[in-house]
Amino acid sequence: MNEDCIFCKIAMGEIESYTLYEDEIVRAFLDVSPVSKGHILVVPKKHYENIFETSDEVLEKISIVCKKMAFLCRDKLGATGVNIINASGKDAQQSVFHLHYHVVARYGNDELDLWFHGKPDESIDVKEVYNLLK
Ligand code: DGP
Repeated sequence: MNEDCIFCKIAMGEIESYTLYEDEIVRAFLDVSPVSKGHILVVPKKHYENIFETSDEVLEKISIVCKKMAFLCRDKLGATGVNIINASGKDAQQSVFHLHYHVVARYGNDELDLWFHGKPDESIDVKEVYNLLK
């Protein structure tokens, strides 16, 4: 546990949260600054700063809990979709440096824009990027 980390304290139950799911590895709770009716954070109990540090086992578990939260949003709130979003690193707009996935409930005509369609960077050569990555 990182003593300076707010999500460590929430994950370990030292700070109260609106917890929806908890087991020995993961906690899921409501985001304090929701962008939608149904904005949930899924975090590991152990401190990992971001995806680059997190074990595959923990990521698998988080993924399964994200799915549980998606079903909660659909079945209890009537959401018709969800976005599942992670920011890893300051340049990716991460603000709390304890790994977390946002599960955001979506509704028809909710006017949220959490996606990037329509804003491609035309200067990027996709084949060149492929050659760098493969
Ligand atoms: P990100 O930008 O991906 O690092 O998102 C951090 C999120 O964490 C942001 O949506 C607000 C939420 N958050 C920050 N502090 C607290 C807190 O103390 N409690 C809860 N429930 N959420 C928090």
